[in-house]
Amino acid sequence: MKKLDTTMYFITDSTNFTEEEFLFRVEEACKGGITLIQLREKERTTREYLALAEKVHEITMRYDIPLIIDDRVDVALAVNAEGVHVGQSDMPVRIARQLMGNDKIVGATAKTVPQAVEACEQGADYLGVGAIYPTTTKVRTVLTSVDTLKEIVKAVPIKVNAIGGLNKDNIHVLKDSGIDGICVVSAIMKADNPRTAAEELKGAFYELQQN
Ligand code: TZP
Ligand code: MG
Repeated sequence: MKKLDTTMYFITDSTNFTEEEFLFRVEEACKGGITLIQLREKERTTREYLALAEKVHEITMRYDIPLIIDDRVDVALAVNAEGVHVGQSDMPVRIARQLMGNDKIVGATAKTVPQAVEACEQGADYLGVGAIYPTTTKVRTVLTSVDTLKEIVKAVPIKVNAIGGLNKDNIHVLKDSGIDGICVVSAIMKADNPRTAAEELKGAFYELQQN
């Protein structure tokens, strides 16, 4: 596995887009400098998920951006994606790791310190922690405070990303939290210009880390 960079982690949502428009947005985000991408599909059949994953992987490989598949180890393995992301109701990290092998990326969702420590002990490479802000993206989640986020960062040696309602105008709350990156769906997916949105968000996060 090449070095994992979670700085600007784009999570997709194809809802309300034609496939053509969706793939165009994925490619624009790649051009905008995202460092990691997750294909997140909740409504598709396995066959549809697989077909879309193949198309997305064709794009991301051209930009050398690792593709993570949400929830589905089988889909990740079938398209030879670079990794999988599992939540608290998905396959446990330990099993996802066994199935994916050590060369692939395994990410996990954690909302509390015990969940974070457990995911880390089971072999997760990174954690997504949130939701920091309320989100308009379809997800069953609760809010996680920035204080909890900071405790998680201190509790685990792996990469920690914040997620949930984040955009370039509100990420300042994450200053000095010690996180490695941000995960966004809407801020890129629904932006007028996904490429510029990715560039600006990445720039805003770098600035936050530096100042
Ligand atoms: N997990 C916690 S919040 C969230 C997920 C998948 C959705 C984040 O989407 P957005 O649009 O960036 O708020
Ligand atoms: Mg999940």
